Amino acid sequence: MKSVIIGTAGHIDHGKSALVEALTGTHPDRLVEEKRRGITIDLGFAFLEENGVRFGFVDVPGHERFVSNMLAGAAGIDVLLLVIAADESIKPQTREHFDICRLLGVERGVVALTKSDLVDSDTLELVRLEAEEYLRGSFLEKARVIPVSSKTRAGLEELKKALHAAAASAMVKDASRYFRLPIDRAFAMKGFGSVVTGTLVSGSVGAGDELELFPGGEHLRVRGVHSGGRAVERATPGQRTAVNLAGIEHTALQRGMVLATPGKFRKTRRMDVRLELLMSARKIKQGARVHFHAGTAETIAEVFFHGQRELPPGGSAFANLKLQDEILVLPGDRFIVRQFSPVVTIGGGAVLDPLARRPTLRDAGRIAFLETLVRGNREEILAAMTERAILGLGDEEILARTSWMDQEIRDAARKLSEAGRVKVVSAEPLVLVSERVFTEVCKKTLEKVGKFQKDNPLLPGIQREELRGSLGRRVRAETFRAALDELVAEKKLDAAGELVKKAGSEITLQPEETKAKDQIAAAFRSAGLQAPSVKEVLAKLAIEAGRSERLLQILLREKILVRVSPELIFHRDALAQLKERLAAYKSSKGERISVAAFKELTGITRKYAIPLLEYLDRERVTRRSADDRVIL
Ligand SMILES: Nc1nc2c(ncn2[C@@H]2O[C@H](COP(=O)(O)OP(=O)(O)OP(=O)(O)O)[C@@H](O)[C@H]2O)c(=O)[nH]1
Ligand SMILES: [Mg+2]
Repeated sequence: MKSVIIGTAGHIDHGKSALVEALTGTHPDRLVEEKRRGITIDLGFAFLEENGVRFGFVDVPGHERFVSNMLAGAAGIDVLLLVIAADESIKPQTREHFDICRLLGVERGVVALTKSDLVDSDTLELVRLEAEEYLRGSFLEKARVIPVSSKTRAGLEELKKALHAAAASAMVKDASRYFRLPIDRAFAMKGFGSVVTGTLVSGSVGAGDELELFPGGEHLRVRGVHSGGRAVERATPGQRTAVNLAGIEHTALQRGMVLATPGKFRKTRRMDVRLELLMSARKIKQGARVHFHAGTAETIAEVFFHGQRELPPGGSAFANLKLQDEILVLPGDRFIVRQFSPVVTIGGGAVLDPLARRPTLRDAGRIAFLETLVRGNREEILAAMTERAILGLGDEEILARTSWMDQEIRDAARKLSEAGRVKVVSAEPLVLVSERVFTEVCKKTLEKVGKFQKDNPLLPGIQREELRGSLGRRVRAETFRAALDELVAEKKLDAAGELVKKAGSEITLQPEETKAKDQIAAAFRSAGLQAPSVKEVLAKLAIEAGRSERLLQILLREKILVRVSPELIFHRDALAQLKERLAAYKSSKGERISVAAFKELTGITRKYAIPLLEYLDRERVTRRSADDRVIL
């Protein structure tokens, strides 16, 4: 069954609530004060199920002081029921409400000329002409204009037919997208606990779901869901929905908050928008403060225009809005702005980037980026977003800034990557960088490795972490890894273990270095187990300390020399001979050998014997057993 939200709009006392009652049997006013004063103050709701359509009615107050309540109800309506009293015709809030619905992007509706019983047919015709004249060129230009009377019930059947026709043309919203419910009421129900209501704008909700409350961030569990006045398993978009929540007091919930799929979205205080100013408004200057309404939320915004200093009546521009309070909005969400004082509706628009940065003079590409967002092509948007993200773009950020589903993000990323426009530097989690940035990182990486090897000809390569650090903080780990992989695949670099070097590069020694290296090796070999002091060996060489130290490192890396303890180095031949002598000892004298016997066998002092034995233990040549060693 199709669910459609009908929203009333119109001047005070024009018969909106009476009409809702005449259509549904429910009078939407529920507050004592409303009954006493005979006016609507806050939103009222009623339902009608007929011919396969579930109509949810949102009845709004016409009084100019309660426009902010009207705004909370107008967000989320599918079909506008514009009410014009036949005895009064178009009045200020007829215009204001209509402007609001137009700015909110409502696309269809029906006009009811109410109180038709109070006027003669000439007057009725005149009001009809006035209404048609007023609506010319708007989304209601072709709408039915139907005289009705809630008192005599004249025209009601025709009005219902028109509502059905409008409902039939209303788009069916996709229940498989992320869930979002802007809250318009919160209260406690005896025996149930906290309940919130709202018009379900996206996704679906059912008992057992976990939801996130914005802007607070609390994760809450759904106890039960009502829709259209009865318990349902799941509520779907386009339905008035009541959600019974566990784990929160109703006093912690209020209009303007939003329930959404948990862990996906981010609240915001700064957004880039397309802002449109009504003809009837005064121009807005840079930095002006306005009342801001989106969904059921209301706060104050400071307006900063991109690329211009002010906005004339009837104009539209890209603007950055800085909000006084954090709220949840997503791209495409409509909003309304009202003059700071006196408070009247002056314009509205659509959110383009809900997580915009503060405007800066250097950010020359922002307007082009916003134009791309307006055009709405997913791949172009993702390409532009990646281009602007010097650090790269993760899938969580893409989702929070677009509300695209995972598959949509991956499809767009794949196409862009195939076209060579972005580089997928990590598939899981998805991280993108622009091809330009990636090429730059590869180039810089190659340069850094080259420079390092030039500056350090005796080192085999640069440590990965040192290389990454030398590229600066703007290169994230995934990008660095992908760049290394690419350079290795292109056979430009070797990156085995922790060392990165130019592919195939070998250390080339100067003749005097080769000579010095041989001298070091010879000194250690001839010393046998009477290991010489490293300092003394190096001091005898004809080259300076830094280079001789590197040569020693090379010998250690080549395993010609072996470091047994921090200050003790042996030639590998000496150690090989020692192992042979131990093997001979084992076959002639048995597997146990004391430290004293070891000293005697090798002719070395205790100072050297202990570290050497510990080395042999580590090498599994010997094993410690009480005070002795067992030769293995
Ligand atoms: N004669 C006649 N009176 C009507 C008709 N519809 C509404 N009224 C009366 O007009 C008055 C205002 O009606 P409401 O339905 O409360 O008007 P409203 O537009 O909801 O007013 P607000 O919500 O305060 O903006 C009430 O006294 C109704 O009885 C009608 O079709 N014929
Ligand atoms: Mg009313």
